[in-house]
Amino acid sequence: MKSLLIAALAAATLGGSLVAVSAQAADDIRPRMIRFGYGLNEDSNQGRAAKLLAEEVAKASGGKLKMRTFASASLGSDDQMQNALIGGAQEMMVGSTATLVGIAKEMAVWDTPFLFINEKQADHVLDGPVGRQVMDALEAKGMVGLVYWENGFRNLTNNVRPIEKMEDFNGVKLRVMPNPVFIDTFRQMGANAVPLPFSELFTALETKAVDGQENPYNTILSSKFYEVQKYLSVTNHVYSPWIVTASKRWWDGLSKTEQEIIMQAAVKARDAEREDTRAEAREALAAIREHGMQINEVTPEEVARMREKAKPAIQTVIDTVGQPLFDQVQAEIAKAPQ
Ligand code: TK8
Repeated sequence: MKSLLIAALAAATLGGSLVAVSAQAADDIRPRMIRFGYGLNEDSNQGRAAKLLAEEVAKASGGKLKMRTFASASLGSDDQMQNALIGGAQEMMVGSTATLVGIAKEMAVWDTPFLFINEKQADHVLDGPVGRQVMDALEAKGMVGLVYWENGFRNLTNNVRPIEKMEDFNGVKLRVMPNPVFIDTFRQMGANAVPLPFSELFTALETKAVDGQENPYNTILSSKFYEVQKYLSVTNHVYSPWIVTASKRWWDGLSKTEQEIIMQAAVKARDAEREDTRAEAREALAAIREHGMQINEVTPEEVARMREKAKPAIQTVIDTVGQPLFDQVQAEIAKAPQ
């Protein structure tokens, strides 16, 4: 009886303070325009998540925080947008962690070839303390990391030949993300690795400036790479996260309430994005095949050879991020649900 009374009192107090907080919170939200840029098109998993994020931010702020989304690198490549965030000329973006390595070297840990073997591991590590620690390395550089979204496991496409074994990489001019670990990984494999921003990729494939590229199924489909690529070889050689970031200069000027609204919306969009991306990835191979691409699965034996060959690239990661961070990530992976 007594504990019931206490519970009721606690609820009443809590209710009262909640009302007070939300009344105060309303004053704490100022009308603002948030420019949110990204590299893929509106019809991609990235585009759908950006749209949801903008809707959630508008809803939670009573329409005061207006997020305008800019697809297809119309505000610039990942690199250019990052610099705009740092300078305060743009508020927010989403892009690959791999394109942030020049700004925060710790990000290179996610580029370790064959780091995660499934999405559960990725979610566990990225959403846990190490994921946060790596994000926080951005702050000293003028950016704030909010959450990781899923880009996904990466696979190869090219126009020269199906990649069935390592030797098939020989002479293939392969676009990679502008990032030392990716360049190193594919040079180890024997490919001619050419770093290029994503915004230039379709044209580079179309004009045959490069023979191939690597990205998750979702992107191969949404960016219509099947129009300019013949072969898709399934390797799942690395899991690529996207990261939602904000300009620190701008973020620090927001009220706590505004920051919380945006953060919560980014988390909601993350959960929906991962679900959407995984559902799309399950259907994507069939769709890609229908668009005429020839698909081959690289055998486990050949993948094992590639892993072996990629070892020097793993050393590059360790040299870049330091052994302690690399080990912490490994320890977190070991704790991931099976
Ligand atoms: C989008 C890129 C893309 C990435 C790449 O801006 O560059 O290949 O996979 O998602 O960040």
